[in-house]
Amino acid sequence: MIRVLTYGTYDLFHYGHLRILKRARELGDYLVVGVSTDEFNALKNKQCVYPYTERAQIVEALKCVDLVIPEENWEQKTDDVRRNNIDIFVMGDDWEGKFDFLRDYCKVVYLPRTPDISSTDIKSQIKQGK
Ligand code: C2G
Repeated sequence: MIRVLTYGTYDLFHYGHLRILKRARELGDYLVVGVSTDEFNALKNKQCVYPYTERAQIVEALKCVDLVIPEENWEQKTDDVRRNNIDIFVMGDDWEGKFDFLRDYCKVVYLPRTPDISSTDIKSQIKQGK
């Protein structure tokens, strides 16, 4: 069984989020997703619309997701990879190179981001009443 791991905030869940999770799952047989907690988002200076519990439940409800874990800090990835026996770590290529240190423990894959969609853009479009 090939086990895959990825992380994200997944606020205002959108098509770009769905595509990365589906492509990550297609690389293996089991997908673990670390969803950023509200406290960790504060560290990432990310203001979320939805609280962690709701963001985590939305991700957990997806057919392509097998397990959701809380992402509480930048340092937990190596432990998460080992504890979950991860074979492949996946992130969108806006993170290209940032997690290459995990290559000591698993394969690291950066997948192309879905263009022209982001939680930030969605928020500003709503604000402008588009
Ligand atoms: N993503 C994507 N296409 C988009 C938007 C996002 O492929 N149009 C991908 C990102 O590259 C990331 C995932 O979706 O792999 C989640 O994106 P965010 O929710 O914005 O997560 P982020 O704030 O990047 O947090 O430790 C890693 C961080 O938790 C990642």
